[in-house]
Amino acid sequence: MKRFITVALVFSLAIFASACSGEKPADIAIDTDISDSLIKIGFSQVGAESGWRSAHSESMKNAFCEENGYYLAFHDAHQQQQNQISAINSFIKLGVDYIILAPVTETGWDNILTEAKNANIPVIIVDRMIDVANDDLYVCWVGSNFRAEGDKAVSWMAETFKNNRKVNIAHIQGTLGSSAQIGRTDGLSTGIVKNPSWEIIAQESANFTKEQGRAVMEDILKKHDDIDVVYCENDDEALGAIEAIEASGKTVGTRGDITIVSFDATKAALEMVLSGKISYVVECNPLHGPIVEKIISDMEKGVQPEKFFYIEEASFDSATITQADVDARMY
Ligand code: GYE
Repeated sequence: MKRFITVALVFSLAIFASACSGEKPADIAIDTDISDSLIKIGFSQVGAESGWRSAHSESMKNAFCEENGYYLAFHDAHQQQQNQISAINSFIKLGVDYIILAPVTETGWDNILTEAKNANIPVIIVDRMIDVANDDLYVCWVGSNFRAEGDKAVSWMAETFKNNRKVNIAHIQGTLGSSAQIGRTDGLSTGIVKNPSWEIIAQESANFTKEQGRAVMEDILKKHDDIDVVYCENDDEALGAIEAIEASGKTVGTRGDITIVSFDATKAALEMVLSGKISYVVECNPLHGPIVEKIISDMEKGVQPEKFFYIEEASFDSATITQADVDARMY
């Protein structure tokens, strides 16, 4: 524990120094009075951009609590890769036992993860994937099949619009370069090739946030009066887009002016599916905490995890969703 405390103190000084040099300081809270028996985890989280992300952070914090035998240093990167790199750097200096990384984008991790490997700290990737030259830089990955999610939404659209001679799609993307954006966009791009009546008439990123979803939709509505579907790459964007559409005097829903398709299936979105404002939402499960905790407790016993762990996911259609589906959703 002594070594841990010493490094923690040195790190506090480093935070101060970087604050003075004008860089954004890493706000990693380190309790120097922690017990040696706790497993020390450094978790670099993407940010707090969405309902999905809040549920993800909550799930990780609950799983890596002191009662379960962990000390969790949680860092919110505000959707900036540079902040994540600084945080991992700090975790290495602190000598944590494991690093968990929810990466904002796929590329750009080789150098920092090589440093973690050289320091013998196992790295577990959660949520989005990383694209590194050497897969040995991380132990394993836990997350969703984002491409399969996109395919599900596209199949629903193909069935729903099979009799339409023309389908104009506004595409609100997630954070460019993130696996969730890449997979969901790939699904739609393939749908465009397979369905000659479909056309993407607008495409813009809203970074998975409600505010940008609203702003992007306002912008699209100014340029286009003939939108049939808005394909939102997460629920927060969909909630923002709905506000913009309704403020413009148009209606949402399969029987309204504009159909909304979304991803995540948070409680707020499921309520909109039940009311018919969102027509179809593909689930993306954020409850990674217990899965990752099991992986780490197994590793402590010498059991190596599978490299890739895909989470099972459902989808919800406004034509069939029930109040019980909404009530069952905890986030
Ligand atoms: O869909 C979105 C969040 O990477 C799966 O990130 C995650 C996505 C999720 O901001 O709401």
